[in-house]
This record gives sequence, C-alpha cells and structure tokens, in this order.
Amino acid sequence: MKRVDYSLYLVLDPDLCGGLDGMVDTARRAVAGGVTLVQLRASAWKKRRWLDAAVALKALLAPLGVPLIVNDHVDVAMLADADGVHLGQADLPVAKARRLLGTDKIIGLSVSNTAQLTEVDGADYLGVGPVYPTRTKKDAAPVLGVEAFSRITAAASLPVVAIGGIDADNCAPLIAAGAHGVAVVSAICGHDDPRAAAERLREGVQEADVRRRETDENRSVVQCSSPSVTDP
Ligand code: TZP
Repeated sequence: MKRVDYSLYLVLDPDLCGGLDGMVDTARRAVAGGVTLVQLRASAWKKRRWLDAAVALKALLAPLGVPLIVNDHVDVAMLADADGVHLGQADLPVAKARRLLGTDKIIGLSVSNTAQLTEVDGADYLGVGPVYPTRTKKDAAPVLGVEAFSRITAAASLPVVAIGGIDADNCAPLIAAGAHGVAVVSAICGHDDPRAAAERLREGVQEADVRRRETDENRSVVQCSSPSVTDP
C-alpha cells in the first residue's frame, strides 16, 4: 500500500476559487493550513485549461510534498506528471488507468454503495459519498448519511475518504466510522481565508482521530482483560 496522507483532501473547484489563479492561490493557502492532498476538478473546462491548471498546481505542490490528483482525465495527469487520478464509476476502468499510469501513481475511485465495492481492484483509495447533502456536485448520487457510510467503510478493503457536505463541525463521525480522511470543496474553496478554513478542518479531523484511537485502545484492553469463553 502506498504511504499517502489522506486526512485532509482539498478538491479544487474553479467556479468557487475564481479560475486557475484562484485555484493555485487557494491550494497554496490551504496547504499552509494543513491540507495533505489536492485534487484538480474542473468539470466544465476543456482539456487545454485542465492541462494548464494541472501544470501550475504541480509546480506549486511538488516542492511542498503534497500530491496532486487529477479528476477523471488520465491523459492530463500523465502530461502534467501529476501524482495520480481520481476516477468516477463512468470513467476509465481502474485496471485500464493503471496500465497507462503504472504502479507508482495513486488511483482513487468514487463509490456510493456497497455493490460498487466488488470492482475496486487496483485502486489505492476510495472516495465514498456524498455523505451529507451537497450543493457542489449537481449529479451526485443519493446522500448516504453516516450509517450507510459506516457500512461501506466497514466492508471496504481500501482506505476510505469521505466526501460531500463535510465541514469542521460534521467530520468527526466519519473519522469515528473509520474514514482515513475527508475530502472537501466548499468548506475551503471560496473562503476569504482558506488557510484558517483548512486549520479548522484539520483540528476537527485530528481530534476525531485521537478519540478513535482511544476508543480502539480501550476496546482492546477490555478484550484482553475479559476472560475468554474457553478459560476454565
Ligand atoms: N463527489 C461527491 S460529493 C462531491 C463530489 C465531488 C462534492 C463535494 O463538495 P462539497 O462542497 O464539499 O460538498
């Protein structure tokens, strides 16, 4: 498994950030606030602009050690030497993308129900959502809610990143449910202070992660100290 920090994943939206320059500026400030992974997602754009944006983002992020993921477009990712792609269910199959990208690049796959977990082989992580209502993706699958999200995460064999309507106040149950991180668009893009917005999210995720580890430790202490059914 690749060592990728999925904890705070920024998905850039040019409409909310103010175009290409706004996306680069948002990414720079958000990374200073703790974003660990950045995705370029510009659904309405033509490929030439995708490439320009991917090249500019790669130049920003590579020296900072933050991976750049390109949504949907494997060719753009390859040309910009991005660190990976994020694929939807209607995009290239993971195995075909892997053939083009090679083993070192990161491949993410969107999943919105447990049935889709049967075809995730070759992916590095899953983007599971929308967990909460979102206004950012118009054609999003039905909202999962925390319970359905937890079921998918429990059944998944890959790291899960939660997405959809997530902010600093509602991220904790998703980390408690086993998410490796949260992906956000509007909780950072378009904010006056993307760095402060990222810092709030990072705190929320970190606190929830500490609580989850404590809960896991308590569980294992209880399991070790309670007599086994086979003890005399
Ligand atoms: N996929 C599922 S929901 C979503 C995507 C790309 C949009 C998430 O945006 P926001 O603003 O964080 O709700």
